[in-house]
Amino acid sequence: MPQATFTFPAGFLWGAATSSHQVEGNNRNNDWWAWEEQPGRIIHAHRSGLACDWWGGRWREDFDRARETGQNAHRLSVEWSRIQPAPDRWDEDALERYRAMLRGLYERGMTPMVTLHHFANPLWVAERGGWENDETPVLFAAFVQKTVEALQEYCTMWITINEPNVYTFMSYVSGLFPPGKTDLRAGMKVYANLLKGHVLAYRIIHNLQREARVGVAHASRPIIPAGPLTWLDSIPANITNSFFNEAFPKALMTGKLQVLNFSAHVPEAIGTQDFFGVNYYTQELVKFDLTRASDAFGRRFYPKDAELSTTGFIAHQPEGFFKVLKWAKGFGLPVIVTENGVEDADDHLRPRYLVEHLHQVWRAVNFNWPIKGYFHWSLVDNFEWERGWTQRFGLWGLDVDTQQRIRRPSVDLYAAICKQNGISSEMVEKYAPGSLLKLFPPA
Ligand code: IFM
Repeated sequence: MPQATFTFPAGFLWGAATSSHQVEGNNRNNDWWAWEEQPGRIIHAHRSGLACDWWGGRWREDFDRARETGQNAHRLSVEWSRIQPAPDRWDEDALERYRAMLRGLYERGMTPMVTLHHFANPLWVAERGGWENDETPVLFAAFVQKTVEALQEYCTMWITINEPNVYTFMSYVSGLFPPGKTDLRAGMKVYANLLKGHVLAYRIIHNLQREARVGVAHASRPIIPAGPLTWLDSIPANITNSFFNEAFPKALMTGKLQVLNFSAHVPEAIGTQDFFGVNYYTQELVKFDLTRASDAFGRRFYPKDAELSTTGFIAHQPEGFFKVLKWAKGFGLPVIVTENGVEDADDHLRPRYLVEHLHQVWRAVNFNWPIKGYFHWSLVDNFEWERGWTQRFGLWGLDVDTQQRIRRPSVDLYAAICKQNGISSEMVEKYAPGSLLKLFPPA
C-alpha cells in the first residue's frame, strides 16, 4: 500500500457547525418551538426540549471537546428570538451569553463563524407574516445591527442566512417547516425577501466592521437527469437546479432572482458576498414524472446501489461534492465548506464518508481552488427539525435524557485529520479501512 498524506494548506479552518435552536434548548419564543407543539409536525412527536443544553452552559464542555480534538474553528448561530424577544425589547443578558460563548472560542484558540439566521424566527416576527412580510428584511437588519455591534469584538466571519433555498422550500413549498405553507408564489416572495435581508445585513456588517467577511451558507445538491431519456429528465432537473442551486447565488452576482417566470430585481445584491459558503450532503437523480406537478414533474431518488445513511436521508456520493466545489469556485470567491456530514447513529458509515468527502476537498485544493476551511455537521447530535432526534449527525452522540455525550470513533479520525492538517494512509487504514484502496490505490 502506498504511504502518503494528503496535506491541506496552512491556516486551513477545521471545525464543526451547529445552530442555536438545534443545540441550545428551551428556545420557547420562536416559531419552531410553537411548531413542535402542534401534533403531527415532528416525527414521533419529538421535541427540541433541552437539546444539547448549550443555554444551560454545556457549550463549554463541547467547545473543550472540539479544541482537545484539534478543531481550530467553530460555526454557531445566534437566536434572534432571544436577542430581541419583542419588537421593542433587546435582551442584553442574551447578548452577553453569546459574547461569553465567542470569548470561550477565542480563549480556546478557535476561530468563530456566526450565523445570523438559521431557520428559526421570533414568534412576534412569525405573527407578522414572517418573511412574506416586506417589513421583515428591515426588522432582520435591526437585529443584525444590534447583534454585530455586540459580538464584533470576537468575530469577523459572518453568515447572514443559512440555506435560503432550504428555508424557502421547506417552509413554503413542501410545508414541512413552519409556517407549513405549500404556496410557491408566497415562497418566491420569501426568497426575494431573504435576499433583501441578506443585502441589508451585508452592508450593516461592513459598516460596523472593516475586516468582516460575510457570506451565505448555500445548500448545494446536484440534481442529475436519470436517463435513458435524459432530455425528458432534464426538464425537472433544470427547474429544480434553477430553484434550489442556482437562483440565490446567481442573484448575488446579477441582482436578479429568477426562477421560471418569477423574477425579482434586487440590484443592490450584486457583489454582496465575500466568500461562498457550501453546505453539501449528497446528490440526487431525477426522472420525469407527469404525476408530480408540485415537484417540477420530477421524481427524485438515489441510485439503487448507493450506500444510504441510517434513515435513508443521505446517499454517500463524494463525487457530487467535487462537482459542487468546482461550481462554487466559479463564483470567483474564496470557498468555505460551511456544512458537510451524515446521520449515522452507529458510526459505521461516517468514517468513510468523512475521509472520502475530505479527499474531494483536498483534490479541489490541489487545483488551487481557494477552499479555506471545512465545518463538519455536526459536533454533537442535535435536534434535526421535522426529523426530530431520529437523525444523529454528531461526531459525539447525545443521550437526550441524561445529556451524556458519547464519543463516536469518528471523533478520533477527525481529530487526527485536524491535528495533522491532512489525511494520511495510516489514518485511513486505521479508522476507515474500507476507503483505503479507493483513496490510496496500489501504484
Ligand atoms: O441540521 C441541518 C442544518 O440545520 C441545516 N443543514 C442540514 C442539516 C442536516 O439536516
